[in-house]
Amino acid sequence: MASKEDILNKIQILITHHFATPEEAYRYFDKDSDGKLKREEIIELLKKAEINGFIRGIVANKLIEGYDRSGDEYVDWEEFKAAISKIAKES
Ligand SMILES: [Ca+2]
Repeated sequence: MASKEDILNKIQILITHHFATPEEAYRYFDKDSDGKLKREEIIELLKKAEINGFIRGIVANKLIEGYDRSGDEYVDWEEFKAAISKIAKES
């Protein structure tokens, strides 16, 4: 299984290489434009970040658990920004 660092690194590469800003990445993955990333949208992000299909579901759960501070099982913009800055700091 890929380490947490590998996964965070892949997400950071995806965002920095394919999007001008984290805002742009967020808007891209928020497919239904409700201003939140739900589990399926996070899985799509992980797919684009080339996270192995077998662990995508687990990783999505961990991201929601780890970054959904409001506890609504969605990652909103504030939570996404916090996650990205945490990723940037850890890498
Ligand atoms: Ca959404």
